[in-house]
Amino acid sequence: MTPLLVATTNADKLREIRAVLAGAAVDLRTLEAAPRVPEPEESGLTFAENARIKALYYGALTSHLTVAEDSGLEIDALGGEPGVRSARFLGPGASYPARFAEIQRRLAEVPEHARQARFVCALSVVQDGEVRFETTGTIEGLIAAEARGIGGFGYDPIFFYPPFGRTLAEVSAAEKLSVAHRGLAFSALADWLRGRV
Ligand code: ITT
Repeated sequence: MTPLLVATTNADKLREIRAVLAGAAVDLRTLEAAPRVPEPEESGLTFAENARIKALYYGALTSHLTVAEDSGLEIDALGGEPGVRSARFLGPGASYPARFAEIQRRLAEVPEHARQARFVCALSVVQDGEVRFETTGTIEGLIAAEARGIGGFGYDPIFFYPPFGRTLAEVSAAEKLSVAHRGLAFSALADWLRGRV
């Protein structure tokens, strides 16, 4: 089976990626099996740029096909914030309840129907210093009036998905993956991998 290095330091992402790629004919490797290096600076202005920066950086550590992704939450009424800064919003150590409170404060004057938001996941696949495949998955929803649910991770408790009538933290892991950004992007990667073998 083709080795595939999944280059993420985020255990929640890794859990979801493992689930989506479970049926793919790849021997999934993690950064634990690669030389230890500091995290690269995510200096891109877009998710796609940052995904490529990470894939090229970690891809240089081994000869394996390497995938990295950059993801986050865009809130229209906040001009797309927190966007590529989702992991660093209010500082890298800020708690999610504190981040939710700040988002609600900034949206205080915004009516419910105008609270559109989306999760985006851009992934980039690299080998031998060359980009081999790139794709982006998105899911459209609304910022909920209050955090609800204990599933998922990150901003899931405030992301209301109208077709389910629930937040992404109130649905099962499989339900989330079937409709959400990371599930869609990595399903496209699984299709691409199938086409290669
Ligand atoms: P790597 O760069 O090592 O992969 P990271 O956590 O630094 O890990 P990002 O820079 O891509 O990753 O930041 C992603 C952030 O976006 C993540 O920490 C969450 O705050 C948010 N996010 C991404 N996907 C999410 C999801 O499915 N549900 C909730 N929040 C999510």
